[in-house]
Amino acid sequence: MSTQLGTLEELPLDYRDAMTDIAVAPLWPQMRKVLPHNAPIPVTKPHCWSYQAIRPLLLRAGELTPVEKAERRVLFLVDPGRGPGAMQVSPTIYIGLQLLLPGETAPAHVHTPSAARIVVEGEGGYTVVDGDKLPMKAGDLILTPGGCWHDHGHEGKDPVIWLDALDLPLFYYLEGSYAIEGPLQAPRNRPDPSEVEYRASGLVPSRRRDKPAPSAYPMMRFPWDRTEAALRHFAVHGEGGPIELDYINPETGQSCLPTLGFTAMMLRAGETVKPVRKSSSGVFHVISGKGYTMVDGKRHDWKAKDVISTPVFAKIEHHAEEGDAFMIRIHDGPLQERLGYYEERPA
Ligand code: 1HN
Repeated sequence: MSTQLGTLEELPLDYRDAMTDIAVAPLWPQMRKVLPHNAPIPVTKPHCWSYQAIRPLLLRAGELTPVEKAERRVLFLVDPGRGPGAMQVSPTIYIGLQLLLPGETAPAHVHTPSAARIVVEGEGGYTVVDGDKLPMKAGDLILTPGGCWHDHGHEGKDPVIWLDALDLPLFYYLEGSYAIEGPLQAPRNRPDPSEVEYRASGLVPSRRRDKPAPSAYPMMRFPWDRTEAALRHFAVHGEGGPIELDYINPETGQSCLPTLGFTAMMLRAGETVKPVRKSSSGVFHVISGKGYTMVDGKRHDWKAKDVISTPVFAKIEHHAEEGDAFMIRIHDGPLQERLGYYEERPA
């Protein structure tokens, strides 16, 4: 049963003014806006950002603004559904592209939002996370969870660019976003845990009573070469269906960050993939390949390094053209699971 609810205009002006004067408002004219029937109405508008278009502007930022004047030299992606300057691409997800030039460092800080980086181009960059120096190679996923100290540096010859994904819009909405600054960290002189403790999937260091329990974020770096190899094997020997692998915490099997999830995807040449519609919002970062994605009936052509945003419950169809394609999907499914309302509907 659905009835047309009363509007604000139907109410006498003096009554409306009296409400305004005492800082109250009637719910019924806005009831359907805040609680639409059957499915949410997304504010987010799907969009495809061309890396080729962003790259020259980001490199120019390298000439215009020294890193000391920026702390993080970033151009962030703006959701067209929210208008100019909106620092988000979905309700929960912030995406930026960050440039570090050879020899530069980006100072250490710790903050409440969680972040992850996907390396887009350049060699020699690194991030130090709680004392572990993580090399940044193209396609690597590197976590800097909320509460972990992190700084960046660059020992290579050419510019390094990576994609930052944060749950910043959520923390800002919660009025919970802040950072603390500190000195650059002295990295431990050993390879990071992805090379030491978590070298092979299914194997974790033996538990001993006299050793501390693993930290909440035991593995901060997921090297792309292993991810791509795993996807290719899965494509050959898996049971059909989408070729997708979730990045998880190897100690718990849970999502590797509390709010954001990451899924590595392979699309075979010529293949069309129609995922189920999900209550989560998501962003696809193209690692390699070329193709297009239909989002709610609109076509978005993409190639390597582009980013495509998709609103909650979007109807999505991926098409790979000219060879296999690889993507990483960044989404807020883990947050929704934790809030108890994550949902999937047929494609
Ligand atoms: C941040 O800490 C980084 O550490 C990048 O590289 C982008 C955007 C908003 C807030 C914090 C980084 C950020 C950020």
